[in-house]
Amino acid sequence: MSFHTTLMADREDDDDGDMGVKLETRPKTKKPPLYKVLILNDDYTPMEFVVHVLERFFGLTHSQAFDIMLTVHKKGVAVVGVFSAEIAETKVSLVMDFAQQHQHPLQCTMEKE
Ligand code: TYC
Repeated sequence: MSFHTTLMADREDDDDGDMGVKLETRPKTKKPPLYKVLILNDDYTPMEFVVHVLERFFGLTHSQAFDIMLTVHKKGVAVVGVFSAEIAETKVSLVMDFAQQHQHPLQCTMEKE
């Protein structure tokens, strides 16, 4: 684990004029960035295919998958999950490959939260 180090000469509350270094005991806990995975609407991909994708790659129940598919169909886009960069990239890639294998134009993307 790393720790935050503060140059005391850079601090406004440092009035002793020296160039001391404060050894901070507060741990620098870096949260990994999270990414939303989004599914986009199109005019050609069958609704049942989208439902299947959401069940297969995002672990959703049939009912959850159907609701999200309908949201995308009506609104154009929906978030299907939030993941670390590596997991989000893998899911996007698996969905895009699966759609291409079945010759559907379904689009899946990710964006930083
Ligand atoms: N709009 C498509 C249709 O009418 C269904 C669809 C829903 C496609 C969601 C993509 O992400 C999508 N067949």
